[in-house]
Amino acid sequence: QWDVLSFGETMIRLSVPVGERLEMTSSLEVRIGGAESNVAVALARLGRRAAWCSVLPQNPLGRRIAGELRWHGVDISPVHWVERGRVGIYFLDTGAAPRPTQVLYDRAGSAIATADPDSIDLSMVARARLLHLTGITPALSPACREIARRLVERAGQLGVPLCFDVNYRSLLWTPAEAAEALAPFCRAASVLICGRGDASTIWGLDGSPDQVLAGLVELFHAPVTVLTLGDEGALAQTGDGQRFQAPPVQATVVDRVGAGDAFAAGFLHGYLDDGDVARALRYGVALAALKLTLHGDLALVTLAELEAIVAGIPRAIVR
Ligand code: KDG
Repeated sequence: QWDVLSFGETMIRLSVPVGERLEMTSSLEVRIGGAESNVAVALARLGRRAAWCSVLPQNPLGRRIAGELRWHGVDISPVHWVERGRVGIYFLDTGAAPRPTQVLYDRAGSAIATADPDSIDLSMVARARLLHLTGITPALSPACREIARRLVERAGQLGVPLCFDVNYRSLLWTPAEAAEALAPFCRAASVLICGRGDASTIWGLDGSPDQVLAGLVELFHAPVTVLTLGDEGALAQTGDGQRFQAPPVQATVVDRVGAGDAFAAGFLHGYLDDGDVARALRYGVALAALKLTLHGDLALVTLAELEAIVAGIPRAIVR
């Protein structure tokens, strides 16, 4: 049995050295990144049984992704391999304050985006305690949206809870498209995670964090709704109306990409055993802060390092 099964696209990440521009750089750093596999890697490193499903081509880039995930302890046996097809790539034009990092995708027509939904074996969902998906997958193609829909449907039939991280990506679709496509996923989620910016962009939810969280609860009625506030920590509300809050953890920012995924992984790690939302929030903010200190998408930290940070966070405030 797996603690968490995730499904999504992982890409080759090519980043420009700090102080260079993509237009002119003579070197690119090669790593891998994908929101759902970032969560799986973080969880595997914390000792959780994490599995990842995707579609990968039988070529060196597909093997690079598979090999690296396997190396971190992720079970990639659910991956569907195809003879032909491509791996998506994303370039990071690395920023430095006040210049933000810019992303350039070269992912259209990737193996997962062009997959036949019938090629994904839905029976794997029965092996998971929890299914983790993000709002990136439904944005990739009609096929990916259909696979995600089927996975959620099967999870519902089996009573496997869904954790859904909204993860709006403006380079992939418009807020109106996302609002329409993501609604069924948000409604099916047992744990709904949304960033403050995404709540504003997609659903026009503005105002204080309390008001935005109330808006999400009213829209989707998830048993657990989590609002992430970036440098201000995170808030959550459970189905019985209880509210929880975790303060931020100060971090020296080296690379922001993947911090949201680290939050999701930390949250799930803290949540999985007994559904303690207060504890989950503390693990979420702690792992997100640790990720900020690291180059690359992945939260390569040990459980002991995470526990040490969590121990310094005051218990999440309950209201
Ligand atoms: O959360 C990090 C992701 O944005 C990054 O890994 C790339 O998966 C990615 C995406 O689709 O943007």
